[in-house]
Amino acid sequence: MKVNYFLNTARLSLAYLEKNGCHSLRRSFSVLSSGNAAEVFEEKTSGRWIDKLEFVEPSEAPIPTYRVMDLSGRIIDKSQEPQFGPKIPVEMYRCMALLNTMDRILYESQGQGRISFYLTSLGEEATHMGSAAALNSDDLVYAQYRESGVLLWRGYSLDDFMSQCYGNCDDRGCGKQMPIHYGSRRLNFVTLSSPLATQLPQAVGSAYSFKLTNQPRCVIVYFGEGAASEGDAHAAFNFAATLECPVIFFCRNNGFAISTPSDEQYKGDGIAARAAGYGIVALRVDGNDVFAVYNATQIAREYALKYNKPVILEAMTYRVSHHSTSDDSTAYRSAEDLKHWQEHNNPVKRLKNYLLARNLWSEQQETEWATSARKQVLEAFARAESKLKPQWQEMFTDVYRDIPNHLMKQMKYMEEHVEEYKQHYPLDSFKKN
Ligand SMILES: Cc1ncc(C[n+]2csc(CCOP(=O)(O)OP(=O)(O)O)c2C)c(N)n1
Ligand SMILES: [Mg+2]
Repeated sequence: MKVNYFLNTARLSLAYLEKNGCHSLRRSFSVLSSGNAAEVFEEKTSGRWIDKLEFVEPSEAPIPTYRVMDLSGRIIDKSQEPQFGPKIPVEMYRCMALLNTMDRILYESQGQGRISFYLTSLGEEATHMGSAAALNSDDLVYAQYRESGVLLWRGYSLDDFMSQCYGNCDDRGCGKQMPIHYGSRRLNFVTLSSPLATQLPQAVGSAYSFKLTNQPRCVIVYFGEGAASEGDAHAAFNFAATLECPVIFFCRNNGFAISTPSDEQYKGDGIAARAAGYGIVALRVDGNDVFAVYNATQIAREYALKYNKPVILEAMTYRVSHHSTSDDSTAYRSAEDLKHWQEHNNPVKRLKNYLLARNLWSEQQETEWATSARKQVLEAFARAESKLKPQWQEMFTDVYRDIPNHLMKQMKYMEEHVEEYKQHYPLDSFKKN
């Protein structure tokens, strides 16, 4: 399966967006707010009447995809190169490599029976670093589950990741959730939940509250193209448009929803094409080009805050890993497809080539960072594994503000049970009261 890119290096600036799409939206909003029904009807029909029936066909031409660097890491149009100096791209690269190392080690550890579940972000690193670097730290993040790099960029430590995956006593969720369900109030990252797309209307609610309280912050909500098929996605898009909320809908279109390829998930032009139906502006970018993602997120943020309106941003990428440790993708995709993406359109290699060409990185630094990343991950891993599990009663707390009666009864029953059969439980590995 191939995702076809439609190359475009048009100037990406807010002025460009305003010229090419926002005017008409603002005009229709102002008419609607006048409340005159006849005017609204006239505006909606644009005074254009036809006397023959014609189907309105979906547009033949796909929405173009914005790209800054080519597959070898060469900048296509100099004016599009982000002007953030050498520190940020190097940091992005180091962060990508660290994420890859953590992903590989934790994925293997599930196979060894040390944690119960895992999924990696391999192939989608640029969507994480590019978007995270373009946000302010107090912008609120709602994620799906394949966005660990965003958290890593924000300062979630390796110990935080490992403690959550192990569900040990340092896990803020006290082991209540499956591995990879991270969250951090300190880092403005809302805790993940497994049911797909629930984060979308929640994100719109947060954005609405930021608007009502005049906070200069936006919300970014990440989701997969598969999750966009859920009803919650519709509710979120429509509320965001009608209530005019400063939210960036960041879709990672990685080609699959577990084993279902995207060409079996929808027949339209991806997720960006849906934006027009909601009266939302859209951007489609090469999600394997970290600079394209950076520029697009930056402009989406600027637009969302300036107009208090949503943006749908679709990043075209590819899920290189299996869906998760519960999946074997060799059953539904070919080794050649995978090889193509790993070798010819690899976001990490593209950024590395860019850095090498500018002497911002060297093969020696590569070796040193690889060794250091592995050491850091293994040390954090060992620390997490040796920590005690949370006090077991914690499974009943922090779900409801006050523990309801039926759960109190269950807790009491469990206390008696554990007391009676304590020789069968590894109580020494749990924290005591
Ligand atoms: C409501 C709901 N339905 C089904 C699932 C099972 N499920 C988990 S992940 C997934 C695929 C999601 O694909 P996508 O949104 O494209 O994200 P990706 O895994 O590709 O990053 C499905 C169907 C779920 N978690 N929640
Ligand atoms: Mg997907």
